[in-house]
Amino acid sequence: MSLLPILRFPDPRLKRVAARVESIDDKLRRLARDMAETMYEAPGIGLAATQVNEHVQLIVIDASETRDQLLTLINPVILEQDGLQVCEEGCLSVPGIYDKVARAERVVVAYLDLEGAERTVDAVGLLAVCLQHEIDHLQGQVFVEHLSQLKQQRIRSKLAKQARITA
Ligand code: K2U
Ligand code: ZN
Repeated sequence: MSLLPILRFPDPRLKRVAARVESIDDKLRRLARDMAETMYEAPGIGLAATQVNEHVQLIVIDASETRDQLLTLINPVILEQDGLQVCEEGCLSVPGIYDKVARAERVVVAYLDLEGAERTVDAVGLLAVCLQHEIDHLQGQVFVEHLSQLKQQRIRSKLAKQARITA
């Protein structure tokens, strides 16, 4: 297994829309394993293939306290969403930036698991937030793009300054 490099906002590759998975093969299973390892090591509670520059509809999530309930979702689709919650979000592609984002309180997501079986997950709270956050990534959207233009400009300036310092 390998740790994968994570793209950093505002890398334009984070705006690419991921393609549907047509075949669940060893290459995809290897990618899913490497994404899970990368997520646990970051540490994070979710990771989308887009973030590791693999533009396929694949996400891994583990929002459990015990960090032993890995969800691997292929071709995820939100079937239902209701309610509203505002949650402080971060992103492994936008290190050091946290802000509140309004999202649905509950989502029902249909997806394929690694065996190709059709499944659904009915989620509320942090898991619902994470599912929406990761599905956004597959559509080329980073959470900061839900914020005001002024906040986005300030974030871009801060990240550009960080990049100059660490270059
Ligand atoms: O970058 C990512 O996509 C992983 C995200 C997933 C996430 C963001 C906001 C809210 C829930 C999940 C995070 O970086 S994982 C780190 C984290 C953990 C708990 C709460 C917020 C952020
Ligand atoms: Zn993210």
